[in-house]
Amino acid sequence: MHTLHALVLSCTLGLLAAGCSPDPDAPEVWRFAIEETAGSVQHHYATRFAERIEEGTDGEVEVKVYTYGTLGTSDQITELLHNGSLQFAMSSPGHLGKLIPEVQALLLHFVFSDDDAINRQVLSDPELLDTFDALYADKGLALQAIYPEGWMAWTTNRPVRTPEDFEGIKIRVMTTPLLLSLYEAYGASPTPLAYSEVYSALQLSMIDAQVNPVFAIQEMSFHEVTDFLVFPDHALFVTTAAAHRPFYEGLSEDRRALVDDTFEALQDEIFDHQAALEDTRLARIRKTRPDLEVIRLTDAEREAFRTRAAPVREQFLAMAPQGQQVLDVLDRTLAEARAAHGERSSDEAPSPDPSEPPTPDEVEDDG
Ligand code: 6CS
Repeated sequence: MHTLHALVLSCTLGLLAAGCSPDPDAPEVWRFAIEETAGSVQHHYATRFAERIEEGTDGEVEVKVYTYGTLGTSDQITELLHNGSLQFAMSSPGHLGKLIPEVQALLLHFVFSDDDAINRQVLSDPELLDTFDALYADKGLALQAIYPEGWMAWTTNRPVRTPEDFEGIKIRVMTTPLLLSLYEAYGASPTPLAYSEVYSALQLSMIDAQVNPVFAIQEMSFHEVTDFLVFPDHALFVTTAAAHRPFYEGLSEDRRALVDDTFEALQDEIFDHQAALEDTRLARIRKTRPDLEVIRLTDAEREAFRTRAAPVREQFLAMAPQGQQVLDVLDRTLAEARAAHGERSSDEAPSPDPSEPPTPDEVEDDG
């Protein structure tokens, strides 16, 4: 886990820490790197974290937020967090899964509910957090939060409504192996790339498609280099916030309580923030690309993808030594949250009685 890049950046960050704080009254600096640009969901999160920490420590701590591109790719940020050059970072399972394969459970398709309240309860569940945290601990990281950034949408150069439509489509995915398995199961040709390389790969037609939440599509201008925006509602983009474990464990009791309280307080806020972006950022996309065709898959169309995605659970288990344990907790927390909110899982849904006339919803869904 030691690349030249990490070594150079660690030295730079170390020199900055030593050289820029000659004043004994200068605030202690905590570095927080994100995998996205200014204005993103992660940026909102890290900025609010900084405000709360600086206020909570009466300015004794300054939190410096490093946006995407300043310190490198997601993998390089994780490396800097691991070696202690950073105190905090966002680590998305779509990249982190190479280091902690179990975290790929959060990438499986057709797992989360259409009901935001259910997902909110699941992703904030203490047992789920503890289960993942034990795996983060093995890599010197401390998991602080799991939260969503919106539903994933496909941008494509051809309409995609069925797995057959994916044939011959090169779709960029994040860099973990499970994402390759999922898109291969759909019949596509998945290509892993760093986030920073996606726009030019689309522009140069090296790839035909990519998948990301709407705010990211707008922010990274992927809508400029695509013809179709497809909403399959198959997966939430879920990310995690993590700390360098020795730093976190070495904090005074008061400071650690402040950090814990801050992450807890931000959980609700970030859920609301990211949900609101779904509409506002789609409106911006439509304004700049009124010709872009937006496709929303019907339930019947989603079913074909769900069927293809189901066996990939087995591939996940083959990749992740403690995958079963993680899935058990995830399934249990989902079942509890569904029960608490009165929702049946799709596996439990009774087949419609053919003698009953369809409801208006069913007519529309089958459209
Ligand atoms: O696609 C990616 O690689 C990135 N997408 C988002 C929305 N955040 C970070 C991640 O690295």
